[in-house]
Amino acid sequence: MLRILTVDDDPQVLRLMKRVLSQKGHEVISAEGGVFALDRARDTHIDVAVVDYEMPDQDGVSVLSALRQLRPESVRILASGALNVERVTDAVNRGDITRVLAKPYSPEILLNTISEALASRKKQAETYIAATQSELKGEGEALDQCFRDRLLRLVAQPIVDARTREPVAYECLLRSKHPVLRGPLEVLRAVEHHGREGRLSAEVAQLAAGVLQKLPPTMRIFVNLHPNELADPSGLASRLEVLRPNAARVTLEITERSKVEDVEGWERSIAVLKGLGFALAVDDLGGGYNSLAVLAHIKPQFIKVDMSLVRDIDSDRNKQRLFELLCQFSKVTEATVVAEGIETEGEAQTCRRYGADLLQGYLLGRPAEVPEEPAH
Ligand code: G
Ligand code: MN
Repeated sequence: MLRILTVDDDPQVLRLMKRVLSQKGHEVISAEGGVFALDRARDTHIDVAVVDYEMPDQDGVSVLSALRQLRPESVRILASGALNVERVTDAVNRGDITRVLAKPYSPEILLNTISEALASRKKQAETYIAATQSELKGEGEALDQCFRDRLLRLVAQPIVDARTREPVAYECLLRSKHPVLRGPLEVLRAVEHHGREGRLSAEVAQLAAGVLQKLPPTMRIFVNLHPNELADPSGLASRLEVLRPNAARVTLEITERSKVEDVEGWERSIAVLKGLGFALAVDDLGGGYNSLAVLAHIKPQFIKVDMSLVRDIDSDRNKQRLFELLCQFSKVTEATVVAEGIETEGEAQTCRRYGADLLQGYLLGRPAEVPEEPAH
């Protein structure tokens, strides 16, 4: 049983279609014009629409175009005697019209056109699903390969004291040697598609433990956590086990990205991480990912101000004010401020002047392979 919307300015045509289609067990919604038809489609699912081309209030092409916006899944048939070929071709190419039905038509032709249109729509959908599934499968295999063949690694970028410019820590950043999942963004996207956040963080923790060993014992590291990880406090603790002996040297960066929905789960995770002795940083603050509310939830030891706020801060009075405000907040809560993405001397000096404790960015050091030997 299909729900079929028929639209024609001729009541006789509507009656005829209703009879033919109801006989086949379909539910028919008859509309004498486009306005009424679209009104119905707004709150009812439509499987198939058969719309007359020439109607006084609104022609069939615009009705079908609007219908596609409202009900993209519907099969849309344009019935017509004479067509404006160019206009109809455009609409067909846009996907507004699935099939054209020449008028006058017999009941058989009407029924055939509907079933053919449905069949071709179904085939299209199957092809699409098959293509995305095989793509997904390929992506999943590529990700497995990253883990199996240990194709992921960490590079480290220095975080320096704003006054002395001496490194006090390194942020570990993900890199990939996989030929397809070539960068951290590709890896992260695959991880999210396949729900492998846990596997990734176990790998990152392992790699980060290796980075720690190569650095002098006074040097801290910053490690990015995947936001989805915070939903599962106990799993999180066991994956970070390998870093636990050195927890006092490790700051975990949390970027909230979009939403804190499960505030309770979050707070449990935060408590678990703090309980294990890790320091926490709110990452990308001011970058549009974090709401200021995360500061209240996390009470981080470090606040990393996003590079969008740092960029050209030396010539932007508003950025200076906002930066200063964040630094004042940090002082009150005894958090340390890291200014991220510093590229120029002007940005470095301005951030320092307005209260940054630590600086990070290309000016002070690019992300690089950690050298095997401790620096001293
Ligand atoms: O979100 P998070 O702060 O973890 O992102 C760090 C990213 O920023 C890394 O990919 C790193 O390569 C990049 N990055 C680090 N320093 C700079 C910088 O000075 N300028 C720019 N444009 N990118 C930077
Ligand atoms: Mn980060």
